[in-house]
Amino acid sequence: MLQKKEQYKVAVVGATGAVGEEMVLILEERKFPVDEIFLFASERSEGKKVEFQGEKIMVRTLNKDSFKGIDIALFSAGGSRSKEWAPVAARSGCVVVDNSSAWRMDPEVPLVVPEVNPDDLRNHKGIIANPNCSTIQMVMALKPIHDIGRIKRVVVSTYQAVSGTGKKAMDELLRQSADFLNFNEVKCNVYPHQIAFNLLPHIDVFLENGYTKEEMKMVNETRKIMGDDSIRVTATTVRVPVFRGHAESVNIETEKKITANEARAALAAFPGVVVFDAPEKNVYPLPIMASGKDEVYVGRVREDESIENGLNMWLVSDNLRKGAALNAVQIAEKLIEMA
Ligand code: NAP
Ligand code: 12T
Repeated sequence: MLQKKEQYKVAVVGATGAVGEEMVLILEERKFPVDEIFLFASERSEGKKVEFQGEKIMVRTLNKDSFKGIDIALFSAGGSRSKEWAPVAARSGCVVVDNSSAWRMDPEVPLVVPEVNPDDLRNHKGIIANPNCSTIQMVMALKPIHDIGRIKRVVVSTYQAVSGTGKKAMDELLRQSADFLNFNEVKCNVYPHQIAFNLLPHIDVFLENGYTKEEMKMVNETRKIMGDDSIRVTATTVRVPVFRGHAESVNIETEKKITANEARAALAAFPGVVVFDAPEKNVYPLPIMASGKDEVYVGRVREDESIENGLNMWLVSDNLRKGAALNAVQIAEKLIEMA
C-alpha cells in the first residue's frame, strides 16, 4: 500500500520510449508530487539524459536494487520486462502501475480507468495494470451509456495510430511515406506489410480463434473494467497510417432505449469525455485534433435504425496520453488520493 507523503520517489521504466517520454512530460505538466525521479531504459540508452523540471536526469539500467526506496514505479518497457521486474519492484514495497499486457487479466491485479472503476484500486497487491489503449478510450464512452441503459453488446472497429507500436513504428511510417513519394523502394521492418498509404487489419499477434490479441484484449479487458461479464464485445482492430490518435467506430446495443440526444447528454456529463458532434458544420472528432489532448472525443452519435435499442458513435483519443501515459499517471494520482 502507498504511504501518504508530501512527495514521492517515482520511477519510470522505459523512460526513453514513446509512452515513457509522455509519462515524464505528464508528471511534470500535472505537477505530480515528485520528490525525486528515477529513469530507466535498456543498455542502449545508458548515459542519455532526459529533462525533468529543468533538470537533466541520467537514464539508468535496471538491477535488483533499483526499486529500493522508490514509492511509485510506472512501467512501460514491454511485457517481458514487466513480467520480470514488476514483482521485484512490488517486493521492494513500491507500487507498480504497469502499462504492458503482462498482468492485465491476472485476477489479483486491478485493471483500472480512474473515471470508470476507481474502487478496484482498493485491493491491489503492489501491481496495478493500465488497460490497452483501445480499451481505455472505448470504456470511457461505454460507462455513461451502461449507467443509463445497460449495454448488452458492443461491435467495434478500430483505426489505430502507429505510435501504439512505439518509436520504431513512427520512424517506419515517416520513412516509408518519404520513400514512396520519392519513387524509392519501400522497406518493411516493424510491420509485415507497408503501412504508408495502406491499412493493416492486424494488431499484435494472431490467436487460434482467428482474432488478434489486440481484439481479444478489447473483449476481455472491457468486461473486467466494467465489472460485468454479461457484456458481449466483438472487435476488428486495424492499423492506419496515422502517427497519433486512435479512432473507433462503436455500435452499442442496450437493454433500454436511449435516444441520440440522451446519449450525447450522458457522454457530455462524464468526466474526461467531450462531445464533438455537429455534422452540419463538419464537426466530428479527428486524430489530428485529439493529438496532444487528454480527453476522449465523441461524435457521429446516432441511433442504429437496424435494431430496437442501438447506438452508433465515433471516438477519437490520443493513444499515448489517455490511452497510455495519462491513464497511468491518473491511477497514481488516485492512489495518492486514497492513501
Ligand atoms: P517504445 O517506444 O519501443 O519504447 C520502449 C521502451 O522500453 C524504451 O524506453 C526502451 O529503452 C525500454 N526498454 C527496452 N528494453 C528494456 C530493458 N531491457 N530494460 C529497461 N527498459 C527497456 O515502446 P512504447 O510504445 O513506449 O511501449 C512500451 C510499452 O508500453 C509496451 O509494453 C507496450 O505494450 C505498452 N504500451 C501500452 C499501451 C496501452 O495500450 N496502454 C500503448 C502503447 C504501448 P531503449 O530506448 O533504451 O531501447
Ligand atoms: N501491440 O498495451 O501495437 O497491449 O498498437 C498496445 C498497443 C500492444 C498493449 C500496438 C500493442 C499494446 C499495441
